[in-house]
Amino acid sequence: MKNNNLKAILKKKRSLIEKALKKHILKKRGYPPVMRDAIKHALFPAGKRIRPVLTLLTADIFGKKMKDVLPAACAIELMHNYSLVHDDMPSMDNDTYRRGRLSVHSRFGEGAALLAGDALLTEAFFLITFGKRPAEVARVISKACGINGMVGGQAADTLVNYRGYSSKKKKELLKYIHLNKTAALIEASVVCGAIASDADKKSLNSLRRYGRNIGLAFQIVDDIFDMDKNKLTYPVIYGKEYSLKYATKLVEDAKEELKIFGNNAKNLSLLADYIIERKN
Ligand code: GRG
Repeated sequence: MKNNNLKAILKKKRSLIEKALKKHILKKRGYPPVMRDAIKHALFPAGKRIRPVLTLLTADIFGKKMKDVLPAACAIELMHNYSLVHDDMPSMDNDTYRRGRLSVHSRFGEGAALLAGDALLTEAFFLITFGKRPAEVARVISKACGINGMVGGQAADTLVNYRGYSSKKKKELLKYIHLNKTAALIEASVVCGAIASDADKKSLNSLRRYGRNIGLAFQIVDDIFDMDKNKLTYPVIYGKEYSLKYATKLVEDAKEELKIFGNNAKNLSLLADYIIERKN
């Protein structure tokens, strides 16, 4: 990471998230140890924690206390991890490895992975109730993850046979997949930070557009890392060079949306750059 400033910010925010996740999820008792082990394996050691960091950095714009937004931030990370656990399963992507080690079903079996994903999803909504403006936060997260969001995007990605599609229809499907499978939850991460911070409507709308743009850029960059010729991706349809240019433009547009917040949004601006510059 080029920017030491961002490195320090990420470290601080991630440490808050790790503590809160441990407190709310791992300290629960009275359920089968195999489930605890599977859930722990899904959540720790951490991934990049980009989504909850976005929620916390958004709250920083409004000078809000972290305890008001941490429940929403952690809930979003739980939803993200549930989607990864289920996505790795044999009936989906069938991945043996995740984050450099065995995926949850490879380590604990399919039943445990299915239940661990279900538990993460459900505990996310339990956690939301401890934060600010829980009903609105729950509405945003459930929409972003439901049929008009992540699940819809995943269904379009894995269940639709696009082979006979025209080039125009393929491009439309590709955009639909990316906006729903990936960008929706990233956008929700920012929007929930704003809602839990009592942001006004204008701020909320700017932040929503920021989140959507970096969300789309995030998936395009991910597709460039993982050039899968058999999948409908930006580099496959548009080529690598154009895809990178497009992702860069999306990040620039996202940063424009932050101008109304001046220096208060400088960390969100750095995070937008990180989306393009990251190495994994
Ligand atoms: C509902 C089963 C189900 C799936 C939803 C999100 C999703 C669809 C599947 C996950 C697989 C995937 C490739 C999603 C695209 C989003 C993406 C790039 C996920 C990886 O996110 P990172 O890089 O992961 O933030 P870390 O490991 O850092 O947390």
